Amino acid sequence: MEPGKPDRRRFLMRTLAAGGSLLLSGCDRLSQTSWFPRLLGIGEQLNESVQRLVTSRTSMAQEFTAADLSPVFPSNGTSNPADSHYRALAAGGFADYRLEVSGLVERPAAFSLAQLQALPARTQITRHDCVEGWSAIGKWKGARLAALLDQVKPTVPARYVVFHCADPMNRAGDRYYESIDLEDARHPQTILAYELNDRPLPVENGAPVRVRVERQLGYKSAKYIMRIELVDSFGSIAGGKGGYWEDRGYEWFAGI
Ligand SMILES: Nc1nc2c(c(=O)[nH]1)N[C@H]1C(S)=C(S)[C@@H](COP(=O)(O)O)O[C@H]1N2
Ligand SMILES: [Mo]
Repeated sequence: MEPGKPDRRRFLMRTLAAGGSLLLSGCDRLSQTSWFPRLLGIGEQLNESVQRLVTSRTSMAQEFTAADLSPVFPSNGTSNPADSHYRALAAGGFADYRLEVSGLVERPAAFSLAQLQALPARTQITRHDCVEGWSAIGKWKGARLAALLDQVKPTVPARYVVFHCADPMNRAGDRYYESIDLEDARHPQTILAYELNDRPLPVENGAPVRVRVERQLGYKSAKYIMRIELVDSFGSIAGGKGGYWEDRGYEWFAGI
């Protein structure tokens, strides 16, 4: 064990015993309330360590049944990317869409929608929790990101998966992007979703492909994914914090 680790652990346990014991008592119920996500703003290091103490990172997010589905799955953030290339792809039913996979991989590739749909898939009914204070339950089907990674073969230095999106977020033209580590990328519930509630993913929810990162808050689940990049650090990408909202103060690790 590294020197200093027991101290840090004691500190974490004290933190949990103080206010954080709420985290242990009813994560599920609490995460449906709008104030709960604000508790997560206690620093990324601490948040991630607490998460590791409370639940293993290989544990599964809760899954629901068809009876639990929200009548309408809302759209939040971008609902139709203001980008001419994206609009042209959408007008063509995404027949010309290609998901580029580049960076620290042995075999860079470009996947059509049909090729993504041919990868090993997973269907899951999960709850999406937005930091703005709403939740919704939807049924997602998509390619397992682990299966795509097996095809492109990340090289040894690769640590993070970056999702580059089609939608410009401001007048400067900064586009939405997000990132997760390889552990989350290979998690069985991490999928490149192309269906919502048994229908092709609507444009409002990220067509043709959006990621689902079920054990983290909604903003990690990037919509309109155009390119996936494997990197050893995200320090040189955009604002350097690993995501569009992270560059503006959100936590990179948004475990729920
Ligand atoms: N490309 C892109 N991805 C995005 C967003 C966005 O604006 N652009 N918004 C995020 C936020 S804050 C949430 S809550 C969810 C919303 O997904 P939905 O539109 O399917 O409800 O997408 C996330 N992924
Ligand atoms: Mo959100």
